Amino acid sequence: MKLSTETLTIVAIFLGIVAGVYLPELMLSLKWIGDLFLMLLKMLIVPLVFASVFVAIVSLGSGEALKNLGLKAFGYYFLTTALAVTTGLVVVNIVEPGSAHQMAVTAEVTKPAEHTFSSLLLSFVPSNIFASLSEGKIVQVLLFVIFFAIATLHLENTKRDSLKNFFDAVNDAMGKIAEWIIKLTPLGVFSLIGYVIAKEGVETLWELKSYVAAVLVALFIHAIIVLPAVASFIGRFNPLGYFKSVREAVLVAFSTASSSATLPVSIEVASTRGGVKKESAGFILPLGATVNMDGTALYEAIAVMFIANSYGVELGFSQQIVIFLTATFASIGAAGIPGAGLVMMTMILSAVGLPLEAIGLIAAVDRILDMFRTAINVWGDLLAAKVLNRFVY
Ligand code: DAS
Repeated sequence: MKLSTETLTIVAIFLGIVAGVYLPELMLSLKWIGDLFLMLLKMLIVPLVFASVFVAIVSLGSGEALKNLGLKAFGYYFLTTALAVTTGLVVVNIVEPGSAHQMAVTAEVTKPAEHTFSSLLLSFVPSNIFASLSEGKIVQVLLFVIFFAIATLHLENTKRDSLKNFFDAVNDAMGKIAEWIIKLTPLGVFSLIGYVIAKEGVETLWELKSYVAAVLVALFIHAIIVLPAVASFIGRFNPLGYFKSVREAVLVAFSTASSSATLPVSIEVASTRGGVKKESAGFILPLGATVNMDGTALYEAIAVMFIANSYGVELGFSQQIVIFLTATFASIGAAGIPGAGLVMMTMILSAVGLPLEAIGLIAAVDRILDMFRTAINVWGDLLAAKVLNRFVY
């Protein structure tokens, strides 16, 4: 009986967890397999994002259609992210993790640089596109490609079609490579998960159990109830059936804790198995992987409230509104790489006057929680592509 890659991947996740707990030395020595898998995925990100976004926008046929789809996308992203943060705040106000002033494990965390609105905005703009491409700065590549594709729409037809055909061919070739890499997923996932469990240990999860529980419960509510309800209501499709066709990408997101690294898999499964048109998969997924992070936004809200509770600081309604807004913005600014959510915490902590060093309270369990929130980020992006597929003609 031939087991599908997805089934093997699910088995690999469980075996990785068991091996991480009982054979930590072995799993630490097998880290290179997971690193190889991650590098192969990362190898694909820039050319695939460049080609898929370019083709998606040019295929829309007009700047008007792009503006239409873009506005719908941002409207949908804001709705689901706002719901995610709300769910996080409701759960954290019920569970109240840290309010017993439990002394949590503090890990040494260097004080990350503070983010301000202007610094974040300027970081989106490529001053040298070749540097952005070589350094894999997805947001900068995305911005350039959007400009490049819109400019192409203004070219006369023969030139426009020659560029479109070229990048269409590049897109298909990258998709073929993605298919090959996806076959390595079980091996890569086994190594990645086993290493994280071996390195981080599961005992710290128990010491911060109320905080970890609040994050996981809120993520679960958002992923299983809120997101599918909103998506199927707007997009008119069965979310469970869709999940079954795209779950490979969610599993890769969980294992890699990187939305960007998962992007080649997301685009591949959404367009080949999820019934999502190339214009939607190719534009909405890269855009979503960059600016739509429901899991991160939800986690940021809970983490800040946990830190406030642990420091005995009471955050009233108005300050929770500040958390709502900064968590939403932080999730837009967070990069699709491991730990991005923790780095963006500095913006929210300073917004509510909490010490940045408090990040040390939650750093010990961040990598494991990152796996869960990244899986929700990617699940949210996949649903967004399916919902907006309805509006791509
Ligand atoms: N790991 C980030 C991602 O790739 C999410 C986060 O750090 O919050 O989506």
